[in-house]
Amino acid sequence: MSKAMIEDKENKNGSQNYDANSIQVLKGLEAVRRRPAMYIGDISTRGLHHLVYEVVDNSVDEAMAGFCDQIDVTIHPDQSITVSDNGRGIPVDMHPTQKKSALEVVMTMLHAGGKFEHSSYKVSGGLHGVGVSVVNALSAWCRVEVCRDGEVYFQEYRQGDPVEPVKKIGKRKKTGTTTTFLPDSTVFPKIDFSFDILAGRMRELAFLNPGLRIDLKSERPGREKQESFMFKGGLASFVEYLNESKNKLFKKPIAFDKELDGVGVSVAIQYNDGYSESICTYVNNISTIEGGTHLVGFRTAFTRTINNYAQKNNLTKNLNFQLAGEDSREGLAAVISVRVVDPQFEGQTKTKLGNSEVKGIVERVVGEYLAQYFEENPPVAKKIVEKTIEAARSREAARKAKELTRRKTALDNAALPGKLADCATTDPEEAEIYIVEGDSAGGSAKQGRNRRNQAILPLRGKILNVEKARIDKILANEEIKALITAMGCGIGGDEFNPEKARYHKIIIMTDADIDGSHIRTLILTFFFRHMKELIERGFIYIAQPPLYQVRKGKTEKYAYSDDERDLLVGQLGGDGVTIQRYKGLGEMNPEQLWHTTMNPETRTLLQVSMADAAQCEHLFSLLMGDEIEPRREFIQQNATYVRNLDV
Ligand code: 0RA
Repeated sequence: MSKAMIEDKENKNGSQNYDANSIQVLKGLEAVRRRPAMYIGDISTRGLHHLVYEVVDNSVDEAMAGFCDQIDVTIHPDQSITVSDNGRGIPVDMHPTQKKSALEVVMTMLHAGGKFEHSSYKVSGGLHGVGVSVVNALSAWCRVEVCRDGEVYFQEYRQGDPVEPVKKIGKRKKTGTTTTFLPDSTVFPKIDFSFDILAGRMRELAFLNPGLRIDLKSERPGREKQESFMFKGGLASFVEYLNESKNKLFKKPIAFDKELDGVGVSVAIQYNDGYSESICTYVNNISTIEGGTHLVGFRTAFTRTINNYAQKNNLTKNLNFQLAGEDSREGLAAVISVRVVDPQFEGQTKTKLGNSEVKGIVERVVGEYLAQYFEENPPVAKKIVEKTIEAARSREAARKAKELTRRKTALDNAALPGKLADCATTDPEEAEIYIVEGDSAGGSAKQGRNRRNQAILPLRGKILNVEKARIDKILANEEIKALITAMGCGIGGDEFNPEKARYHKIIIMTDADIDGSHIRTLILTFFFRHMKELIERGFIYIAQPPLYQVRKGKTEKYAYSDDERDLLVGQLGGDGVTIQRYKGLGEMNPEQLWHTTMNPETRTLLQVSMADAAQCEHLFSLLMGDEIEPRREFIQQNATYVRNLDV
C-alpha cells in the first residue's frame, strides 16, 4: 500500500475528507502485515496453508455461482503457489470511487469483496473470507492474470503494493483468473507446503461442489506429485469416502439437496456397523467443527423420524426403555452442507454456526425427506431401527457398567490410578501429563520430570482399539480406565466435561518406531472418539523424542530427523563422531529424556489440531477400522501420518 495512506492513518483529524471506502483502505494491508494472525489465525503451518485456501475459495465462489468448473492448484519448486480457474475473471474496469482498476481494488483493499458481491453465499465471518488482499499483503510477491473480453490483464505486487497499474499483456479467448504468490518469509517462519494438507482441503471442496474439478500438483524436485479431485456424486461420494474401510449397513447413501427460505441444505447419510458417530458439517464450504444450529436441526429430525417410524410399525413393542438420540446415531456417517447468506460463526474457534433460523429449516427439510425415504425403502428403514434398538440395549448395559466403575471409584480413596505419578500443582492451566509407552520409559520419565507440574502416566503395551469396541467394553479396559480417571473430565455424551480436564497439556510420548506410532494412533483415536473437545481446545500434544544422539568427545547433540543428524555430523567435523540411533524411549536415561523431550525450554511438542475434521474421520477409521489392506497401504505411504493432522 502506498506511503501516503499509511501516513494518513496517523493523521486522525486529517485535513482531507475520507469516505467510508478510503477509511477501509487506511486500516488496510499494513494492518495485515503488522498482525497477520488476526487475519489468518496464525503464521504456522495452518496459517500458511490458509493462504492457499483463501485464493481457492474465491474460485470456488465463482464455481458456486455457476461460472467455473475447473481449478488448478500448483506448488512450484520455490514454494510459490498458482491458483488458476476458468471463471469469468475478476473485473478489471475502473472502480467508480477508487479511480483504479477493480482488480487492483480487490487485490489491495481489505474486504473489498463486498463491492463486487457476486455470490450471495460469500462468507462473512469465520476463518475464511478475509479476502485475497490478505494473501497479497502476506506475499513477498504476487502476480495476477485475468482473461476477460478477449484480453489478458496483468498486475504484480510486492508485499501487497502494486508494482505498476493493471496492464494488457496479450489476447486470449478463454476467460479466467490466475493468481501466483510466494508467501513472505519475513512473515512465515517456515514455508513448506504439505501436499497432503492441501489435498485434504481440495478433496473436501470437490465433494462439497459436485462437478467441480480441482487438480493439485507439486512441481518440487524429488517430491513431484499430482492428484485430481472431481466427484459427480457430491456428498454421497463424501460419505462413502468416510465409510471407505467400513462394512456398510446398506449400499447406497441416502442423499438429497433442498432449498427452503433461501437456505440450501445438502445431506448424505450412510450407516456402518461400527459404534461411533461421524457427522461432518459445513456452512458455505467451511467446516463447522463445533457444529451449531444445522447439526442440532439434523439430529432432532433424525431421532424423531426414526422413533416415529419404529412406533408406527410396531418395531419397539418389546422394549422396556426409550430409544435415545445417541442410539440412532451409532454407526452413522453423515455429511451436512448448508448454504446461508449471512452466516454467524460462534464458539471458541469460530467454527459453530449460530443462525437460529437454520435449525428449523434443516429440521424440516431432513424430517420430510427421511420420512418419505423410509416409507419408500422399508428394508433400509428396518435395518436402521434394528441397529438403533441394538445400540439402546448396549447403552443400557454400558450404563450399568459405568455405574459399577463409578461406585468403585467412589469407594476407593485413591480414585486416581495407582500408576499415575501426579504433579504437585492442581492448576490445570500449568499442569501437564505425559502418557508414556511402557513401564521402563515411564520410570525414566518419572525420574526425569519436573514434579511440580508434570505428571506421568505409563501405559502398558497396546491400549484397546476403541474404533472396534462398544462403550461397555471400552470402560472395562484397565488402561483406558486409568486414562479416563487421570484426565478427570469423564466420558460419554452427558458425563464428559472438558472444563474438568486436570491438565491442559496432554502429551503422548511413544517410541519413534512402528509400534510407537501405532500406540500413538490408538491413544489419539481414543481422544478423537471420546474426548474430541480436548483436541479442539488444543490440549493434546505429541512429544518429539530424538532419533539420534551424535557424539564427539564430550559433546552430545541430539537429532530429530535424518537431515538434522547429517547436519550435526558435518558441524562436528565428521571424524570420530559416533551416532547412536534411539530405538526406544527406554534407551535414554532420565536426564537425557528430560533434556531432549520434556524440558519446556528445549523440547518440541506437536500440537494435534482438528484443522480438517473430515480428514481426521477418514484417517482414524482407515487406521483403526476393519479393512486391513487400505490401512497397510496407508501406513507404508505415510510413515509420518500425524503430520496430516496438521500438528
Ligand atoms: C466479481 C465479479 C465477477 C467475477 C468475480 C468477482 C471473480 C472473482 C474471482 C476470484 C478468483 N476467481 C474469480 N473469478 C471471478 C464477474 C463480473 C462479471 O463478469 O459480470
